[in-house]
Amino acid sequence: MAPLQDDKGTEVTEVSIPKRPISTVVFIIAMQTEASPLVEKFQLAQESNSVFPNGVPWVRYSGKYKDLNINIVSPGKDVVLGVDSVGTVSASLITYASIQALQPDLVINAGTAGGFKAKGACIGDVYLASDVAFHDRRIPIPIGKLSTGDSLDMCPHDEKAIVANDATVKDMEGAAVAYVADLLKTPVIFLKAVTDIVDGDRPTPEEFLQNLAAVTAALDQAATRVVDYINGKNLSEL
Ligand code: FMC
Repeated sequence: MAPLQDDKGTEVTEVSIPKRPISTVVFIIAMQTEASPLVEKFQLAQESNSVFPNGVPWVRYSGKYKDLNINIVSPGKDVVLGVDSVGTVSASLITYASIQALQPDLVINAGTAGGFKAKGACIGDVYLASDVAFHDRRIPIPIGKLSTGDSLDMCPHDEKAIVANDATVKDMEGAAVAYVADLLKTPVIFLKAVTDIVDGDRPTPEEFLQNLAAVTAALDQAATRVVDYINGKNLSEL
């Protein structure tokens, strides 16, 4: 059979979409505060027999919800600093390890994000991102509506790149999860709840911490709606 080609004649890899209902879902969630309400909502239990290498702080919760095997994977606490291991490095590693070990039909990266009021974002809004891109790699890239980098703050250089990305939301994991899911040909959805207004007047850390708990509740509701929606559907129906 001749290889598949896109409209520019470049060869593309065929991704086979299973013709059966989605069965295994992996949520990649950076912070414990974001993960806990969903762990309770889906009544998941922490796995004691880790599918991950010995000694890593990565945490997996799993269980059955409706017809789905749901896993929530978090990077856990940094062994030296004791804080959540947010950012792209841990996000790539746990996405890679989870896809290898669990072979999910679908990955969902759920978390909080900063939102741009210039794009209409408000605190508590939850976005299903249509595109993702890194903003702190000095390489011209196509537009991404979710822009990812390893800093919570925004220096003027990053601001330029984020605006060039036409981003509505800004986080610290999305594009890393996208990169690995794409490498391993696994479909992925991005669900991002706005904790702070990046182009507003308030200091980001203060606004982020103040809104984290309440906005996590909005994220929790949106994630449940997504899971209820995908339950019983084939990937081709999404
Ligand atoms: N910029 C970057 N990341 C975030 C953000 C912002 N304005 N608000 N919330 C976040 C997300 C990141 O993805 C991290 O997981 C965490 O919250 C902040 O450390």
